Order: sequence, then C-alpha cells, then structure tokens
Amino acid sequence: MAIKVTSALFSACVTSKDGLPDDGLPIIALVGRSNVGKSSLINTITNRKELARTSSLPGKTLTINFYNINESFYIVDLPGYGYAKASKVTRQRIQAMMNEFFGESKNLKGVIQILDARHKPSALDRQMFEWLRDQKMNYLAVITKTDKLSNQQALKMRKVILKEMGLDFALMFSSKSLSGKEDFLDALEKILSGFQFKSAAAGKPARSGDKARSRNRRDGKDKKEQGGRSAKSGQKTEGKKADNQNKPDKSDKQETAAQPGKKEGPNSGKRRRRRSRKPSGAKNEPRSDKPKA
Ligand SMILES: Nc1nc2c(ncn2[C@@H]2O[C@H](COP(=O)(O)OP(=O)(O)O)[C@@H](O)[C@H]2O)c(=O)[nH]1
Ligand SMILES: [Mg+2]
Repeated sequence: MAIKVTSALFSACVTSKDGLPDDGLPIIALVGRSNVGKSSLINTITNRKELARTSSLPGKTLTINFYNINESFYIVDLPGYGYAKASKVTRQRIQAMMNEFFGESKNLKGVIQILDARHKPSALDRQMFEWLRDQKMNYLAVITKTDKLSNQQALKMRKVILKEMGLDFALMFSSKSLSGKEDFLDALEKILSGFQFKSAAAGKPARSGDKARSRNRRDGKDKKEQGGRSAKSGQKTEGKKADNQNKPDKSDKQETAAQPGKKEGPNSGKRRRRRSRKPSGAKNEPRSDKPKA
C-alpha cells in the first residue's frame, strides 16, 4: 500500500559521519547523477514545493540531506555524481562523505537510483548500480522526467535503459506530470518492509561497450538466460531517436561532459576492476567498501 505522507521535515544536512542521525529510524537513499531530478522527486512525493532545493544547474547538492517522513523514516538526498565542473577537491570531499554515509548508516533499507528517461545510462550510472549490487543493497531504479517524452518514447527508453543497465525492472516517474507518484510511494512502503525488487535480486552483469555487446551477440544462450536482454538493433535506434526528439537542457550539456571515462570520476573502471578481484569475503558485508561519489 502506498505510503501517505502526513509530515515531511528537512532534518539534517550532513557533511561527515558526526552529523548522521542516531535515532535508529530506517533510511532510504536516493542516488543519481547531478541534475537528474532527485530533489524534485522528494518535493513531489512530499507535496512540497521547496522542501528539497532544486536547481537547473548541476552540482548544487554538496551535502547529504536527510528528510524525515511521517516521523517514521528518512529519505536521504545524496550528492549527485558526474558533474563535470566539480573540482578534484570537491569530488574527493563528496567521495569521503559518501563512504562515511554508506559505512555508518546501519539502518539503510534500500537505495533508489534515479535515471533520466531521455538518456542512456552513463558509465557512472552503471558503476553505481554495480557497486550497490555488489554490496547486496536492496535496490530500485526509477526513471524520471518521463513527461519530456511521449508515452511510447518513454516505454522504448525504459527498454533501452533496462537493457543497458542489466536490470529487470524500473519504475517510471515524473515530477512534472506526477505520473508514477503513487507507485513510488508504494515502492517506499515495500522497501521499508524489506521487499526486494526484481532488479536487486537479478544480479545480472550490466555490460557495457562493444566487447560486451559482441559477446552477447555471439552467445545466444547467454542472451536467453538474461531474460530478453537481446541486442536488438531496433532498440538502440529507437533510443537515439527518442533522445534526438527531445532537446537536452542547458544543464544537460554540462553533465554530459562529466559522464564516462573521467579518470578521477566517481567509479572509474580501474578502481572497480581492482576491487572486483579482491577475495569475495567483503561481498556479504554491505557498506564495508567505498561507494563512489
Ligand atoms: N520536466 C521535468 N523536469 C524535471 C523533472 N525533475 C526535475 N526536473 C528539472 O530538472 C532540474 C534538476 O532537478 P533537481 O531536482 O534539482 O535535480 P538533482 O540535482 O538530481 O536534485 C530542475 O530544473 C528541475 O525542475 C521532471 O520530472 N520533469
Ligand atoms: Mg538536488
């Protein structure tokens, strides 16, 4: 049943573990690239215009913001990743904050990754998902800004995004049209009660790049096992078409520059590969390793 929001308070703005609430309330965190619509989503689901500060310019949230909902749980707005103009020092600061958050938040019940309906997931999006999956975190993907696409385009983009991420399931959402709001509130209730979304349980590798794609094409069996993640060329074209039909915001341009391949970026492939070679002991210890800012 969807949660009915009766109260929503901005309750903490945290930059280190010292500021983390210690009241034992469950926490659900939002992650997503800078400017994807995390703060807007919080405002939408709490029926408030400015509970969370939104901005058309990316890179504004440099703190971890806790919102107390119904005095029974927190929604946490984590700093966005992938902002091109963030200095190295800022990135490192965010990284350290995120590490502390994931390391110290014992009551973290789930992480919701917000993705933009108009764009294919970036390398950082995929790396964030993979990291959360490795931590066995209860995970849900939410595709927002669906109002910027026609229904048909949004459904096509969902397919593209699911395939690119290696996911089975994602909710569709719009802070503008409010579509998906009830589903989101329902999902919050489910996460709080320990329900695992299909996307979290799937544990499928999110493959990226041409090598992975050609591997997929060669290995038909693999494709089947991945539940329809076949490399239908039509999907790719459709995705592009949808993108082209919707001009990116001014702020999107800045973001795009920050996307894949940035060496000091949050989840550089190098760091991840090194980590994945580590003995598996750490795997079952959620929040024991470094998340990426
Ligand atoms: N059309 C549309 N715009 C949105 C939506 N969500 C956010 N935005 C806009 O995207 C920009 C960034 O939103 P914000 O919530 O600040 O992103 P954040 O950096 O992830 O917190 C703002 O200009 C919002 O008005 C949405 O669902 N639809
Ligand atoms: Mg924000």
